[in-house]
Parts: sequence; C-alpha cells; structure tokens
Amino acid sequence: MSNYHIKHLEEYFQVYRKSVREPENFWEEIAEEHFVWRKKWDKVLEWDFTKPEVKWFQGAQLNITENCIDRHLATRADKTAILFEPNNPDEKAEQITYRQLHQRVNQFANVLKENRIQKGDRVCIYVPMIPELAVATLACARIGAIHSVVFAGFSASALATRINDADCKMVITADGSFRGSKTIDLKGIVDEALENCTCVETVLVAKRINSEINMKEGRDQWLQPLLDNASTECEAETMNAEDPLFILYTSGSTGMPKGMVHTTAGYMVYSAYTFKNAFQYKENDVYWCTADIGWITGHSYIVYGPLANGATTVMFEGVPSYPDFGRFWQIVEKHKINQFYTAPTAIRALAKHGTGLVDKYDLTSLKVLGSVGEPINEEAWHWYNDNVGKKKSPIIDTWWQTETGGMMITPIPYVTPTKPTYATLPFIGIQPCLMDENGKELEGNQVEGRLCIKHPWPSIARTIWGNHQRYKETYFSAFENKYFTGDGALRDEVGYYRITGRVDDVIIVSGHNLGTAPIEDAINEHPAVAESAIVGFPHDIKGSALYGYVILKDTGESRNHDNLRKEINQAISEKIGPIAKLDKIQFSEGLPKTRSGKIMRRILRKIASNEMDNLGDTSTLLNPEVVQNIIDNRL
Ligand code: 6R9
Repeated sequence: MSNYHIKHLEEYFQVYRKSVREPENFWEEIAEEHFVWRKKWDKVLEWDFTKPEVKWFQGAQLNITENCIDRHLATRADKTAILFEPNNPDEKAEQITYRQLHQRVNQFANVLKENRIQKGDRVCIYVPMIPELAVATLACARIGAIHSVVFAGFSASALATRINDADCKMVITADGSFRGSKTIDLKGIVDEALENCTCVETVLVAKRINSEINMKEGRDQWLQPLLDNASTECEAETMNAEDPLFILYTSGSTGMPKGMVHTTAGYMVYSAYTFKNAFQYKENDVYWCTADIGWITGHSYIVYGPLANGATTVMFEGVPSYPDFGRFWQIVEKHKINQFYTAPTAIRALAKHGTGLVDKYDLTSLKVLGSVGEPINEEAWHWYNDNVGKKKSPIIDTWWQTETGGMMITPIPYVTPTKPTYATLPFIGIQPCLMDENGKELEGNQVEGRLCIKHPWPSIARTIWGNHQRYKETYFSAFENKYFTGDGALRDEVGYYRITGRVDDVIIVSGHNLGTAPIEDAINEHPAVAESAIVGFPHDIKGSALYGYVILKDTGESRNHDNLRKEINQAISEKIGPIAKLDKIQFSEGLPKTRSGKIMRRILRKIASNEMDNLGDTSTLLNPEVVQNIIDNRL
C-alpha cells in the first residue's frame, strides 16, 4: 500500500522526490496497485513536448467505470455512491448506492447503444445537476462514447458552437432545471441550438420540472421509459489507455472555445490519486464539491476521482443563496459533510452576508476545506478559515486547470502547513518552474515569473479536439519544451507557490509588472469592500495605469466615495507600494463573471480603455446586465 496515501510532511517530501526522479516507476506502482486493468501496459510513458505528444500506459486496456463502480460491488454495494441534494430543501435527498449506480449506468448505457451510439461517437450532455447528469456521463464511458458535458447554463449559441465543434450525434438534456426560485427552460434552449446543428440525430430528455415542452418527432425521446425497458447489465467496452474519455470546453482568450481532450488511463489514475490525498478521504467520509459537473472540477472531483476511491460524493442541484445564504451550511449539517470544496467567488458572496447564517449550523463534521477556480484573497481565506473551519480545518487552495485534469499545486491537509493565498507545494509528480520573459528559468526562491510545467503528468490534456496546432501554439510554444499554464506565480522563501493570476492580467505600470491578485487582495481587505477587479488602461506617462472596479458591502449605511478612494489607495500603498495605486476607482454594483465564477477582465479592460463598441461576446456571462451599468457609470 505504499505511496498511495500520504500522511505526514516527511513522507510527502520522500514520495515527491521519488515521483520526480523516477516518474515512470512511481506512476507504474500507483497504477498497478490501485486500479483494475484488463491488460497491463507495455510502456509507462512516451512523451515529446515539441510535437507535442504524451502517452501514458500505452498498450493497457481498461474501462474507467469498472474502476469507479463494478470493483466496489464486492465490498461497498450498499454504500452511498452519490448523495443527491435537491434545489428545494423540502424535497427528499436521494441516496444512490454503488449497486444502484451500477444498475442505472448499465441501463443508460444500453439506451445509448439502442440509439446507435458506439465507441468513439461524441455525445453532448446538457443536463442540470441531477443524478442523470452523472449517470449519463458514466454511461458514455461504459460504452466508450466520448462525452462532452456542456454546463446547463450556457446559451443556445454557446451550446450550438460546442455541439458542432465536436460533431455530436446525440444530445442528452432535461425538460428544464431548478435554480433557486427560478426554473430554466433547458429543452427550449436545446431546440434553438439544434436549429444550427445538423449532426444531432437523437435527443434524450430527462423529466425534472414537469414543464410542457416541444418534442420533435423522430428526434426527441423521453428518457425514463427507455431506461425502464433497458437491461441492468451492460458489458463495459474495452478501452485502450489513450482512447479519449471526454472533451470539455474551456474558453480561450479569443475566439472559439477549446475542446480539451482527456484520455482514459492517465486521467483515471491522476484524478483518483489526487482526490485521495488532497482531501485525505477516509472510508466513511461524506465529501461535497459544490461545483457543477459541467466544469472540470465536477468531472474530476464530483464524478471520477471520488467514485474511483469508492467515496460518497454529494451532488447539489441548487444555489448557495436559496432559500437563503445559509444553504451551504444547512447542507453541511444535514449530511455531516467531512470535506467541502468550493470557489472563492462563493465564499465572498456568502461572507458579504455576515456570519449569522454560518453560526446557525453545526459544522463540526468538517475536516478539510477546499478552494478552487481563482486566487483566494486573504480576506476570504480568513473568513473561510475562521467561520467555516473554526480554525481547525485546513484550507487547501488547489491550483489547476481544465487542461491539467487534476490538482497541480495544493497543500495536502494535515501534511503541508498552509499559508493564506498560497497554493503552497506541487502535488506528487508535478514539476513546476517559473520562467522570465526571455525564456530563462528562474532558479532559487523569492522569484516571480510565468508558471510552466517541465514534465508530463498522467492527466495532462492530450490535444484540442480537431485542432492540434492550436494546442501546440497555446501551451507548448511560449517556452521550449515546457507546458505553459498561462498563469503567473511567485515562489516564496520556502518554495511555496502563490498564483498571481493569468499572465494576460499582468499590467505593466511604469515598467513594473503588477499581478491583479495581490492588488485586489489589498483592496478586499478594506472593511467596506466586498469584491474588486483591477485592469490596466493606456496612460501617456506610465504606459498603463490601473483602473479599479470596486463593489461595496451591503451594510445599509452610505459612505463617502472620495474618502473610500483615499483609504483604498492607502491600503494598496501599504501592502504593495505606491506604484500599485489606482488612478481610477469606480464603485459598481457587480462584476461581469463567467458562469464558473471567474471575473471577465477582458470586458472591464475594454470599458476602462473606452473601447465600448468592441466588447466581444458577452452572451456567455452569468450576469450580462451588469455590463451596461458599469458602462453608464464609467469614470
Ligand atoms: C480548476 C479550474 C483554470 C484557471 C487557472 C487559474 C485559475 C484555478 C486557482 C486559480 C489561483 C487557484 N485558478 N484555481 N488561480 N488559485 N487555486 O478552475 O479550471 O476553469 O480551466 O480555470 O483558473 O488562472 O489557469 P479552469
């Protein structure tokens, strides 16, 4: 049982050293001891970042659903695999055991086959956070169809773009979805999208909200009757290690979204291994990740990672604000959650409403708190640590990407001492480095540069669907023989990493490179501030100057804006230096956010630079309405 579960810091360093010195032996042992294979590999790793090409466990055969489901039936058949918590707190939660999951996935897999889906076909899954979403995903994997899950909050045009790019033969959806007090007409969105997609032959529709919907003859079918008639046995397809498991789209800085392709064996090994260690998951724990399965966080850490470890994983259908801002904590109490994984944007939104709704619930079950998606600012970190973790549950600030498939830099809880705003040390097997603009590696500590990875890890995305050239240009061309993450980072005096934000967010003011995260951090510490975003705008003397968009807390009292501006700049001066002071500070009602909660700085940058006729596509935003408000109040 060596090396699979790291329990103290010495062991981390020892295992880390081995994983870096002998990566092939290291991953071979993990793969051999902790997964089931139909056939073992001929070669552990073959790679060449100049092509680029990466292949792990070549020659091996397996099916990931056997690892996530079948192998647990001997010892965990009656254990809850998926615990579904509905949007409405009065609706009963649903416990799906490993035995039931096995039956449901097999039934669904048979329905796919009956509808002419074969190994290698692409299936688009546009389903809200209901059990069918996880089941559909696993059913595709069972028969070797490549799933492309599209977050069920995207618009018809965003959906159509993704369906066409992957040439999907089928769409799986639902009549509609519940989101807080609202319902969303998903099937209507699918119908609109499909007006522009000729590749789709079949649409399967799950019933969730019981709305009247349009069913197109010959194309659309209700899912449930098909499932009811399907056999609960479905032989898992034999997959090669490098067969694609899924495509997941991530937005690029411009143009078309990138369909990142993840393959079977390496993705399975890495998502499972990181899950076990980063959450220190123990057999009877109840684990909850609040992400949507439409994002990589949900793929790796709601579905595949937890299930490969035989864990109990919670799926929550609703939103943190419904019926009130205490919902997360009510769920933690109700299901006695042990590991809780969420995003800084959610923490800030909840913190805005004070601590009353946190203190109301019993959170003593919590052992580990996670953060993912963007840099967690210092204030949010402390709020999370003090009020949710009661200073007893370590916070793991996990840095990773859709492209990396699994966590890359993160503390291991109860192992790595944490430090606010630091993702700390590389995970086992990960070899990060920092590069300067001239392509030179920055050696030693107390350096800041562009974050790259030197050596492949098992779950690196293998290509962009249909566009290997773009994959090469985006990730392997900036620095020779290295994977470039697009993020900036610094390494402190003990070797801990802090992510400073996307490199395209770096602003050069009078020749000084400034990351957005540390400045926003300083602003957010002001007691009146809820959230902020910084962008650069052209300046005659400095080259670029800083423009800040600041959202104030809802305290009911009115504040003098000029005084606040002075205080904010004072705070920045103290924390970072006068060079980082803002030239303009606009108080706004909201910030444009992507559906996964990341601030869309591209739009803010254009507004600050007075390029309003050129805002680009705002339709995929969570809150497109704030854009006009920001424009109207521009300084
Ligand atoms: C998992 C996920 C990836 C980008 C990444 C970085 C930012 C994610 C972070 C973080 C600082 C963290 N990011 N986690 N920045 N600290 N803990 O979010 O994937 O949606 O592809 O986003 O998100 O900028 O490059 P994805």
